[in-house]
Amino acid sequence: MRHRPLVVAGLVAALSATAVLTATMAQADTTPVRLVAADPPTIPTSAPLVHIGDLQKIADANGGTRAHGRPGHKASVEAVKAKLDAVGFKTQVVPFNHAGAQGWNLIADWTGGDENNILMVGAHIDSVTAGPGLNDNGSGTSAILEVALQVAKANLKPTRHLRFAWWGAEEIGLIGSSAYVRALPAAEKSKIKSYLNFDMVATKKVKKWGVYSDGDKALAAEIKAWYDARNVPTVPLDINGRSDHAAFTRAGIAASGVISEDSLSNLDPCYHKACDTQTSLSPDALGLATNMIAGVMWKLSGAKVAARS
Ligand code: DPN
Ligand code: ZN
Repeated sequence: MRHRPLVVAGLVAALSATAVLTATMAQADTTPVRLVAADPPTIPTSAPLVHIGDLQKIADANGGTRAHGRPGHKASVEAVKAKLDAVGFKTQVVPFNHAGAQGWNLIADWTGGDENNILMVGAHIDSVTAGPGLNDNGSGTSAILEVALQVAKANLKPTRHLRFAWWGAEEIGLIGSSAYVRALPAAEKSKIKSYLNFDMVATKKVKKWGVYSDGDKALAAEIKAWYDARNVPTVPLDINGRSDHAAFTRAGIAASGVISEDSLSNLDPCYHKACDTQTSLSPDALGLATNMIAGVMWKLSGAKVAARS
């Protein structure tokens, strides 16, 4: 007797749970599910700025530079690698020798996606010896690092395989990116279908964003479309192969990139100088560039999510 009310209550609860479940299932059955492009995250400006602060500290602790052959280069690579490892990227530090010193490229792969259709994004991580290189190129380094962390945060399931690269020794002749492309077996090279390059993306008082591509038009059009949709002015800029996309273009890989300059004759006043510090760059430009990279990558990655219409 004492148990009966409980049994009855249990039966009623089970029956109503079944009713709710049945109703939910019936609703789910009639609501069409479509796959739509995953929305890119809105990244606060403060996020890439954290990485800028860390790179500034590395320069300060290493004689004011993060150049090839100096300890600040190695420390920069280690700091970026640690952040990527912590969120599950597969990272590789690939050494090369140049001008009597060892340098490193850092390559990070996001597991998943079609490995025969790779979307690659890169930025050089070294500075010139004259300064800490926070716009050139702590900015590109930090922007793509933050986008990589956002890929992990979203647990993005891209259709294409995503690979990120931080190049060494760009400033003394595009050495790291050239070494990487040269060392790729032909079969691996042909899997990389697009390469996006970000070198100097936080110049103060940027007027128009320079969009470059040494041949490919489709990637540059994607980048331009992102800015156009936000009424941010751009200009097609020929940077004469002066950054790490050049090796990819030479290898026949579609490549494009962005610089926060509208001409090469009037660059950031701290370009390649000791004053290229965290205070001489524009946090807003850096934030915009980071969101642009995320927007373009999310779209080109083909990542989809289920949506009900
Ligand atoms: N790292 C700079 C350089 O190679 O001089 C970035 C830059 C690229 C500057 C293209 C101007 C033009
Ligand atoms: Zn640069």
